[in-house]
Amino acid sequence: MELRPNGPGAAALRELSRGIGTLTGLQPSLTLKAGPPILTLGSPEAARPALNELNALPLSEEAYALRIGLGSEGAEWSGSGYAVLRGGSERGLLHAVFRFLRLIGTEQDGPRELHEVESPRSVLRMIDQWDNMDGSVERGYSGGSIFYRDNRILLESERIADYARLLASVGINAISVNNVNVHREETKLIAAPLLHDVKRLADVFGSFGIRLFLSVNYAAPIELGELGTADPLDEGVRRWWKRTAEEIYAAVPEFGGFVVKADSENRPGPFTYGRDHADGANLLADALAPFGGLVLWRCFVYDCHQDWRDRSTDRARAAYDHFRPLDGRFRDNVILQIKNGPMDFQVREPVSPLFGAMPKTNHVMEFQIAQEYTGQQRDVCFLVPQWKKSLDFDTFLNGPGSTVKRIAAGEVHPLPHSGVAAVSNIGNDDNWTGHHLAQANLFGFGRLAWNPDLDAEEIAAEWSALTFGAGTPAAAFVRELLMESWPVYESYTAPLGVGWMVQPHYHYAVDVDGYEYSKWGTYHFADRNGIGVDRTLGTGTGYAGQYAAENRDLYGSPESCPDELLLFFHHVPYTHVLKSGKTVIQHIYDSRFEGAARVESWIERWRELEGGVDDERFSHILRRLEGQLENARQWRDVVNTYFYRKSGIPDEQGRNIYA
Ligand code: GCW
Repeated sequence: MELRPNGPGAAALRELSRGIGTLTGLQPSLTLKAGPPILTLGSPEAARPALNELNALPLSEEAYALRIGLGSEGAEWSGSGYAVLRGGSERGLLHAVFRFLRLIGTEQDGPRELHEVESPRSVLRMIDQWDNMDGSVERGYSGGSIFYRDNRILLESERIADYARLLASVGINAISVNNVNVHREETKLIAAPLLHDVKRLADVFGSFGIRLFLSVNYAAPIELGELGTADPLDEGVRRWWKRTAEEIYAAVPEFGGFVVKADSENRPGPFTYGRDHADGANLLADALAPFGGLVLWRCFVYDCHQDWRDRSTDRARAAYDHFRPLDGRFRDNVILQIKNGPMDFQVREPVSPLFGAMPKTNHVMEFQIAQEYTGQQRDVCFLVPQWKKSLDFDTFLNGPGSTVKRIAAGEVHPLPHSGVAAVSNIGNDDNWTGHHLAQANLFGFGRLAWNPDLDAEEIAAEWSALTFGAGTPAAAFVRELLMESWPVYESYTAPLGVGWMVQPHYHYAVDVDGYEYSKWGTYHFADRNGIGVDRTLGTGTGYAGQYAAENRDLYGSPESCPDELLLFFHHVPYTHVLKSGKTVIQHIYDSRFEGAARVESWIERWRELEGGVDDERFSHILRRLEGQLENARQWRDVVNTYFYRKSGIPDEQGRNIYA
């Protein structure tokens, strides 16, 4: 194998030496020889049969094979023990190295025998930064940007390379480095003066096998001062994008492509010219196609100037209504990027009915690792179980078993591109993610993108062991805490799938009616009798009819609709009895009290670990949990009081509600 000094193979060598050094104190000297990318540790004689076998293995580019043989006690690295790591390419080898290091870090004595051959389930495993060049991060809860300050790229910063390492260690292979809301300065990222800097960024990520993308402004032809229109069918506009693509690829040959938020939340787009999203996306796709570039076109398109008096418009319907009719019209290098739910990263939403409903169009699912509506990295909320719920969802769109994860893996529709993307949660805080425990979400996204069949608890356990030490009481408790955290967060915030009871714009603290009379299409319709949105076919907005019959029927009646989504699909009286046997109002009271009490119990449990965790992390997590308790109590009391005042129905258990 030809080893490029700045390629992923060199990174694999470096990471393996460094990792073994940190974990064991040994300093191995490693070299890669000509031939398939393969690394051997331990006894060469003992390793030989495995080496020959793995050498002959046909592996796809990002795949790897790993063989460990420590046999019985005593056959250690210095004796007859060995490990052989083989990649389908340099990138595959890097995945093998990180897998190997995770194994050593998570098992107290390391595995004694292992034979593993793995390849990623999703082809595209992408991270989206919402960083702005002024150094701010949209919906960032971990300090400022590690990429930019004062409208320049922080090329001297070591944190960017550290971030590339972090992402590579969990198998991420693509990153878009600027906010999808592309403002004035960021519009210039695709213009000649900044391309040299973009190339350097691309190299940092490229050395870890990660391709770099940019978010682009649909109106760039106008805003960069050259044209009077951005009409996708205008010849001048087409030429402008082609020339721009040529310039980008001349400077950054390995450039991944564009991410686009168009006609969404006041961003420019093809609608201005009476064109549709296929016209818009294809314009950019044609410009990038000669270079193998991709267009990730976001489907977060809805009317953000709705009149709350208008009960006939349902924001949840919007993505499907806009995009579904365009199936078959997009170029092969366009990938639609669809948010996991039809609204906007709420604590609980059904899966977007658009996902899987466009068999002729590449699409990926978009998650949000940043906890915008799920505690903003002040409250613990481990999102892997939430994402698993989406990935495991059966759309029935191509018969039973058409799960989201199979669609995202390209196993349901034979399309050239598929995968998952997610909004990053990192910033320049020392611990990267504001709340130390929020790191588990970034880690977990990477692990799930690699293999959506992994169990959420397995991922929580892996992260906890790597972070707090395998087999420690802290790791055991953190695993438990992570697994409880999403249900607990849900239990003190908005009930039964209704969403949006947050302070407008900020999205953290409680404000039950904050979005009720707004233009955003986000209503719960609580009155003195009941609450919820009727989205059924018969009497409601018809949204439920966007699903395959099985799901349409499941959601279509309050009897079959799962409790946790009841208010998303139905308007019911407070006295409606849930499957749990409780009335809606009693469920609201009980879960708010239970949620806050649970957070209180976490604090007690965490205090018991004092001395078992380093002081810095111990007190940081303690402070965050105390803040979470305050937030949970406020939610509990505001929500309970609100619904008591609306309904006049007292709590069966006579607890304290501030009437
Ligand atoms: O959830 C909303 C956020 C916006 C974000 C938008 C989007 C980047 O509040 O901050 O804009 O989603 O996903 O485009």
